[in-house]
Amino acid sequence: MSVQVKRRADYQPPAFSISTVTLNIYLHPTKTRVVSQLQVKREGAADAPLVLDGEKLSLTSVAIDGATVSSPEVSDTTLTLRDVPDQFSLEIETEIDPDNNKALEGLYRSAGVFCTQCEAEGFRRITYFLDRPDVLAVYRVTLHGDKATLPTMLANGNLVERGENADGTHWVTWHDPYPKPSYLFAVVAGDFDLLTDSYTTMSGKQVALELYVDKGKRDRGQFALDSLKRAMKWDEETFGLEYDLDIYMIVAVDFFNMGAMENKGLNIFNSKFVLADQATATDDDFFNVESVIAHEYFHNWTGNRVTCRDWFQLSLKEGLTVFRDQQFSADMTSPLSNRVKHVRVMREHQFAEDASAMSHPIRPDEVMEMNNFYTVTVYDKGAEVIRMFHTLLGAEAFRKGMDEYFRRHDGQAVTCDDFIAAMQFATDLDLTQFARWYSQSGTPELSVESEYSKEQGRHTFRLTQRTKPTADQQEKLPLYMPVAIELIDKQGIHYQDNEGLINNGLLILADEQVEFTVDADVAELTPVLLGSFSAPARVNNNLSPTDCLTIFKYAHDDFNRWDALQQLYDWCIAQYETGHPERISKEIWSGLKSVIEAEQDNAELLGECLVVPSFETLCQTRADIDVASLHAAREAFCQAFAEMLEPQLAALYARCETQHYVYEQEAVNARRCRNVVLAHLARLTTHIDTVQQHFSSSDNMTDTLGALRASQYGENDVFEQLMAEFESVWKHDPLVLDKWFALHATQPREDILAHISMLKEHPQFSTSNPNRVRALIGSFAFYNSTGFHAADGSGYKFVTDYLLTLDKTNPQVAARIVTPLTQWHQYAVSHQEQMKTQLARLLNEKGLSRDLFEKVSKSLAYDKHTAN
Ligand code: B3K
Ligand code: ZN
Repeated sequence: MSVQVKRRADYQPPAFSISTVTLNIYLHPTKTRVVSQLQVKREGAADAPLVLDGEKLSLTSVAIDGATVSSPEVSDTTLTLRDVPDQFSLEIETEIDPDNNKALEGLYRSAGVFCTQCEAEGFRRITYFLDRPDVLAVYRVTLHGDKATLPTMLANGNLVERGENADGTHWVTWHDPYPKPSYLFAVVAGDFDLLTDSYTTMSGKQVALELYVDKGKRDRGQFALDSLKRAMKWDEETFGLEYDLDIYMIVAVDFFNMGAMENKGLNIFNSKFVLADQATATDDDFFNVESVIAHEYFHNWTGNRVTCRDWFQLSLKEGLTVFRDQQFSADMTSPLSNRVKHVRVMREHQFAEDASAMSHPIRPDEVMEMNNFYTVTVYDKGAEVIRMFHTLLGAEAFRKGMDEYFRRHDGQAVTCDDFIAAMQFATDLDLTQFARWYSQSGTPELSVESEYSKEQGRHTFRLTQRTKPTADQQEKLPLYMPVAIELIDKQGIHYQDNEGLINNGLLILADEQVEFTVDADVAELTPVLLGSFSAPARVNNNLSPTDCLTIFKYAHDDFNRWDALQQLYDWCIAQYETGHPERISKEIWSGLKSVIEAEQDNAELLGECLVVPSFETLCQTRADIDVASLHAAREAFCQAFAEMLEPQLAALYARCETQHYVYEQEAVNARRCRNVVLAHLARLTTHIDTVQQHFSSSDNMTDTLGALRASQYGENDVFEQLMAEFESVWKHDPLVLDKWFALHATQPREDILAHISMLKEHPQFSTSNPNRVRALIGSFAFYNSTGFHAADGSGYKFVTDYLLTLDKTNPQVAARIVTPLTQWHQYAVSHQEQMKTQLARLLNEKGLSRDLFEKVSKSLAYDKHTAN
């Protein structure tokens, strides 16, 4: 198979511009007619042909200034028009088949609802167009459809006209005055329940807010609508940004490839990120709804008003918008939990991506399939890079840079360099080296060495950075990064460096190495590195268990305190791996007891600190992983943890009891802590009742799910019994049942494959719904370490068999789920061979999608040991 690679360096401005788009869409489940009228103008060479993008379209006719083009030049992916005038009107009619669109890109039907997904390159599946983000046009859209089944028909912008026909159809015209790229185009048609509200912006403009949900789900939409208002207010207060159109619409649909989409004035959401109430949603779900609603709303400025010149610049809008939604969530909820949550994503997934064949800088240089680049690197590491601007410049200068960015670029399609230039305008710091974060891939590693001279009473510290070569790049240069540092002794006294390199707790590391000295009478000083995770780096500081406990006790930065315990747990698990659990001394256990006792009223902190690093996180501090032994070591440590700390855990469990459910931060913290503690206690037979009681007394989904999760660690009978009860209550609600599918899929059991095969036949399971697929198959591949990595390779084969089928209908989702297979490099050779065998099966498949081809072929081609 040969797939064309697109390169960032090859960017050429479009040869034509399109000023207006007038669309008439005649909605029909299998034969939707799309009539498009474009005003086209030549911008480039006089002899350049007009090459429009189009895929899976059936072309009916083309006319230039009213004259039919008799034999248009059409390929699988293009429509080429030669010798066109410098300025003309182009009319194209195409036909598409929404019902057979299972890839969920372009126009498709989701449970009876017509909807679109155009980012990145879906508009070309609706009509022929210059489907690239730097072609901005004003759209006027008329939808025609059956009045009885499609009473609501929506598109971007403002409603201008509507009417009815004698044949039972009706039509609605929408006009969006803001020029936009085609990826922000959207239409929706269906029959919904509607929630309405309004918002008065800071300049006094009234904005109508409309939220469309499936019939009967009205009560589950209120939280999303309230979240929207909070996001609108926050963006005005924090960035001075107000909404521009008169109406803001959100539609929830059941079939959606990702979380949501920021189409101008008409967001389309996966219903998972809209619907939430006490009975059906966990605290985490509420959190996610609020943050995704905010994320899409914030895109209106960072993405829509200022958009990307080309798709290599994706982090321009995504990294920035993720940073904005993270700041918002931190303000609305708990700053610590937020930071920890994002760092977990970085360590579990982004570090793994950097170490894999798919490694790429936050601004990639080469792409086969754009949909493969909506990655944790572009999004989450991208957000960490924006956070470093914020840290380096300070809040005030960062705001000044943002203001300048909008002042310069409102209404334009720009690059990451334009963003950096706007930030440069706001600061005296030279950002030249910092910009390397955009072009260099890989995770920098920080290490620190120290020497103590007793005579001088002086410690010398050397902080070093190194980025290992990655699959895409051999040469690495030093990065410019802010490193938050505290220096403490065993008594918790904090020290300053002599050179004054550490300012307000921050050291700027620009070279490969920096040295500083500290005067202290004590022989042992502990450097506490990377407070608040000030840069997206790994830290190798070889802390001893005592250092970890000292940091927990005395460091000022809560993130460091959490991280110190994570390192301690990691160290303990390593003792089990090497067969020396006795090295976990009495002092360590009593240190852990004191952690719980000293912080018993700080549910927010303990709710994070009592979580043992996930299997996936542990993989990031190890190589050549033998899955069964790492898993066993982690389990053994968790068991010992529960046994040794039982009295403290049980007391804490009782202390965190909450009254009736409310989604407020203090209650969320308490519930989180209590559920984390329950998961430990569940390992003890003496606490079977605690789990059952937790389940039966729960008045909300957070605690119900907490009990189910905890029961995974206890007796299998209890787990089965609670799961059966859960299913009988929720069997008619697939969104809720996804939690149940995911729990089954992550259950460590011998017959897991037979079990999943059975669940695939469940009446609520459907391969055409991405949420179901992610819940069952995705959870298995990503999080069932023992099942997926079974020594005989059966887990790999099972997932591969499934992907071979899924790829035929939904390549985007298939390419997501293949990720764990492509990360074979981190496992022991026996695993590697089995994983590669399955990857090879995929690669040999005729008609494999571009999405899977890119990831699979890169993964097989990358031999890390020769690469390094
Ligand atoms: N911009 C969309 C993601 C589109 C993904 C296309 N495969 C959602 C978001 O990041 O807000
Ligand atoms: Zn986004």
